[in-house]
Amino acid sequence: MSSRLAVLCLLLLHTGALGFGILPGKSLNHLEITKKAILNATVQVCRALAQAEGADFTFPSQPFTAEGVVAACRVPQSSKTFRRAIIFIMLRNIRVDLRHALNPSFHFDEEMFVQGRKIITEGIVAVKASNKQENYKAARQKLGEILHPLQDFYSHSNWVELGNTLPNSNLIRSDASIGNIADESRATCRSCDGGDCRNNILEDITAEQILTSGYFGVVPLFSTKPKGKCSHGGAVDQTSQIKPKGGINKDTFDSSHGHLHTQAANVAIAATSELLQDIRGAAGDRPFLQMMGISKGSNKALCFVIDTTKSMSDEIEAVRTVTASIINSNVGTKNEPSVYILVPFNDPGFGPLTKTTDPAVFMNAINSLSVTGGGDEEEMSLSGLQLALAGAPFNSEIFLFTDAPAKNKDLKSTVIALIERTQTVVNFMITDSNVINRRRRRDQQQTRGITASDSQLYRDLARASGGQAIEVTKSELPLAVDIIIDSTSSSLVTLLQAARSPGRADNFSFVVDETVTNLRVYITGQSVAFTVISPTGESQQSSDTASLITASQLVGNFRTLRLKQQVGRWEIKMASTNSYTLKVIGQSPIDFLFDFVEASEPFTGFDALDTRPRAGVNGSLLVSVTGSSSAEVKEVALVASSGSEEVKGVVVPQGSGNVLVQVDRMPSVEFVVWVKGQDTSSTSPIVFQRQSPTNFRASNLTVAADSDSILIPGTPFSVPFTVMTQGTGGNFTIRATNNQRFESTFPSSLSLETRNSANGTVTLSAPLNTPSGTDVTLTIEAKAPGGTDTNYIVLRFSIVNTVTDFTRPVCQQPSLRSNCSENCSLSTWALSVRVTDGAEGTGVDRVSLKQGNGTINTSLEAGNKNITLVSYTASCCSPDVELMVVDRVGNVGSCFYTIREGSSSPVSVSTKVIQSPVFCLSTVIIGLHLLTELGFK
Ligand SMILES: *[C@@H]1O[C@H](CO)[C@@H](O)[C@H](O)[C@H]1NC(C)=O
Ligand SMILES: *[C@@H]1O[C@H](CO)[C@@H](O)[C@H](O)[C@H]1NC(C)=O
Ligand SMILES: *[C@@H]1O[C@H](CO)[C@@H](O)[C@H](O)[C@H]1NC(C)=O
Ligand SMILES: *[C@@H]1O[C@H](CO)[C@@H](O)[C@H](O)[C@H]1NC(C)=O
Ligand SMILES: *[C@@H]1O[C@H](CO)[C@@H](O)[C@H](O)[C@H]1NC(C)=O
Ligand SMILES: *[C@@H]1O[C@H](CO)[C@@H](O)[C@H](O)[C@H]1NC(C)=O
Ligand SMILES: [Ca+2]
Ligand SMILES: [Ca+2]
Repeated sequence: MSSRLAVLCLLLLHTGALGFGILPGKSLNHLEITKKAILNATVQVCRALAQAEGADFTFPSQPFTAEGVVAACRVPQSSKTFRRAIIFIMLRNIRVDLRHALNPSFHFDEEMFVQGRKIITEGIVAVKASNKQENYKAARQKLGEILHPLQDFYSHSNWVELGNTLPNSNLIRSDASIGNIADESRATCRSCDGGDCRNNILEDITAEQILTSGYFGVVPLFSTKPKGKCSHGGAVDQTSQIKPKGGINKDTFDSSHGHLHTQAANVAIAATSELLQDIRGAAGDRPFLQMMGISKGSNKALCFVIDTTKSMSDEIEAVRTVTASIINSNVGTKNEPSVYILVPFNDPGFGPLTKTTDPAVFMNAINSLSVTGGGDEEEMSLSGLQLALAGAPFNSEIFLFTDAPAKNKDLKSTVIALIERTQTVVNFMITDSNVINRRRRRDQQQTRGITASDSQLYRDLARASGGQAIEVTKSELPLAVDIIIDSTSSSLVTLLQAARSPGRADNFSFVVDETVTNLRVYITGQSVAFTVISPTGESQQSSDTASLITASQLVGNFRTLRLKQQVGRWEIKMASTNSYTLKVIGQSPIDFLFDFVEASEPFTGFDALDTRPRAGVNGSLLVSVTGSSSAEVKEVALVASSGSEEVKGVVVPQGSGNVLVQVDRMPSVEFVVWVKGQDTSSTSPIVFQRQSPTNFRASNLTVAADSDSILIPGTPFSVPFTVMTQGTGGNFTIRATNNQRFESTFPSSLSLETRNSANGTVTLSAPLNTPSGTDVTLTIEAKAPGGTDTNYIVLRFSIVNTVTDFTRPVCQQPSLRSNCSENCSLSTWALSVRVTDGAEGTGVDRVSLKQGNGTINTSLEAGNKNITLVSYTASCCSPDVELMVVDRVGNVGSCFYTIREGSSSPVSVSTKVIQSPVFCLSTVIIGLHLLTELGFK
């Protein structure tokens, strides 16, 4: 909870007003609170799923780690995506301190209880809507944003001082009272007794259970507060110098109420768990895990972008065949794709994006592709690719099939922006390009096809993403699609990725560690000669057909080598003057992930960049090793993509396997991120090397934008942005594009003076009928005069329609029937109940079992679609049942029934509504005897 103070302190340091000692790292901050709650919630979900499937579940050892949790969930291949989800949520949480430092509503300061709760409950609606549309990235983004105020409530208000040990459940629902909030005129604090603030809250406030929170201001002489109010406290808070002096925050052990820090942090963890449980209830268990980056199978997307113009039938047939083969051979295995994405493009049409977890739906979508039209030679390939990049999960691999040049070439920079920000690999499967035609069909009159300069665009995009631009004939394509099958393997890692254009002879080496299997080398280029040398010194040339390389296949310009398993340093000597790309991949549980961040040193706050980092100056990356709790990052370097020039970083451990890497100077040329680490889990330590497939660029321009992340259909939505240059001024070209084709306006250029900035605004309008949970990716680009330097910002927004239903569905008229005997396993009991969302509600969306292992059936009441009839039958050995009832906007209620005997008296009944700390709307406990006496049939 201390990073906000850190930021404010920085502000003050910058203005030279104050110094502030950094505290020992024993206190719990937002990062740890969030992480603990996510790990706990995820374990609970995995356990519930295991129980539902009748499988064993073993809790991971304490303290939980991301690796321990995915192992317990039996999806170790989700380690990287789970960690990425946690880090992303944490970074969005921290961003609230950086972006809204002085807005009291985001921190529950200044008695902004109603405003703070509004931020939380509106955010919950957005998270639920995004999950419903399977837009998990948007859900994570909003989740991080609302966890911050939720957690701050427990540090900044007097909730803990009032004696509460459980969360305030009404902070996550808008239809109940937050509590008794102090009037603005009501005094709440007295001055602290010297440095001791333990007893500064007025006794009548505590006695009457009145809620208050501290005032906060950082500007000396200009910070005020109403008479008698508490302050936040601490050296930077100027209001704490005004009577009543001192403060009440519990941010750290050293805070004014630091003696309550642990209690406050623990309630904040419980409150975070409670919010996660509510979101889980609305989403369902599997979608909740997907939001957290966890899924069965390979945890990767199978993603195709396909040209459907007239000449493409052969290619589509090849896609059908390979898809069927991937699905048939991988269903139920750890290589099964976790999500399938298809984007067709034509001319002028493209899209829509089909995203499904059901292989049958995907196969059906591919089978329904038909080829038509296309008009002129060029097609809308980059528009199709833009949709796929915006819709695919982080770190995906996309395959684009076409036999035509791109029509909308000006989207190149947008596509590169999306590739860089999502670290996606894009492979192009280009059929019958003229390069090949000239070679093979010199005698035929070929009017259609791609010239060398046209396919250069595809090559550039492939290279930027670390993918391949494979150029083959239509008849060769079925041989080239093996790369797609390779890409579906789980736990693929990149050991080396390089390109030389123009081509030149060069020597490359890569280290294979003990954990790497299935080593493959991909080389693209025309007539590329090379020599491969193994760690033991055996060598083989491209022309050989010897045994060192167990398999080598050449199709068109694409060569695949399957290397035999050998640990150590391999070498590849390339001898070619034609341009080429080289990539070495393998399978290994150990990988890494990273974000470019802006670090606010010397404090532990960082903000992930949605832009290119600044060129030529220092910069930072947040790097994590994934797949092993005992692996550590030892070295990180930024290596020029086209040479060997490198910038090494200083590695500063941050705990939990994360390190902050600081480099003196971000390269001005394109670069890749290279990591070396060590895993000490086995007796002989394993040294490993990995590389990012994505190529990155830094920029002398900065683009910044800040806006709400929720867009209401039918209402114009403004995104103010600022472009700044470190170089010479001039006329900068601006472009804003979004993946939903929403109407937008923006200035086409901004005039900047040297080393100066200018402001602009993008206005987006979503049509009125846009469904809630739709997600919009907006890219704002700025290009320096001459077009040599470009930067951008990639922003994600969620569409949320105004919600008026805040009430949970309820269970009515429960009826229990039981003939339980002494031996419970010989008898069963049954429950029937009517579930309704009320006349004003959005309707019952889902009824599921939260507790109880009987059989549940649901149906709609005849003639009344507003009533869902639920019948439940269970063994008498399973006497309890808890139903979870969810409406269409994700309000979650629960109903509990039991046939346990409360006492031996013939009639025992207690019917009460319990406001349980988690989510319990109508908890009805009905004594068995009463029911049998009343003669339920
Ligand atoms: C973990 O989650 C369970 C179920 O939601 C909850 O009861 C428990 O309090 C949580 N534990 C912590 C430490 O948050
Ligand atoms: C590659 O290595 C060979 C020796 O095996 C050497 O002769 C050659 O100069 C090296 N090439 C480059 C570009 O370093
Ligand atoms: C660069 O260095 C300066 C001075 O040491 C520091 O204040 C700043 O935070 C650093 N920037 C990044 C991005 O790390
Ligand atoms: C940034 O500016 C410097 C100095 O003008 C220049 O050398 C460098 O190439 C520029 N970087 C980019 C990415 O344009
Ligand atoms: C800037 O360039 C755009 C086109 O790129 C042009 O329309 C505009 O007039 C130019 N503005 C100035 C101030 O030169
Ligand atoms: C841009 O907007 C910010 C506030 O959003 C303002 O502080 C700044 O002065 C503006 N810059 C210019 C050049 O107008
Ligand atoms: Ca066309
Ligand atoms: Ca409702």
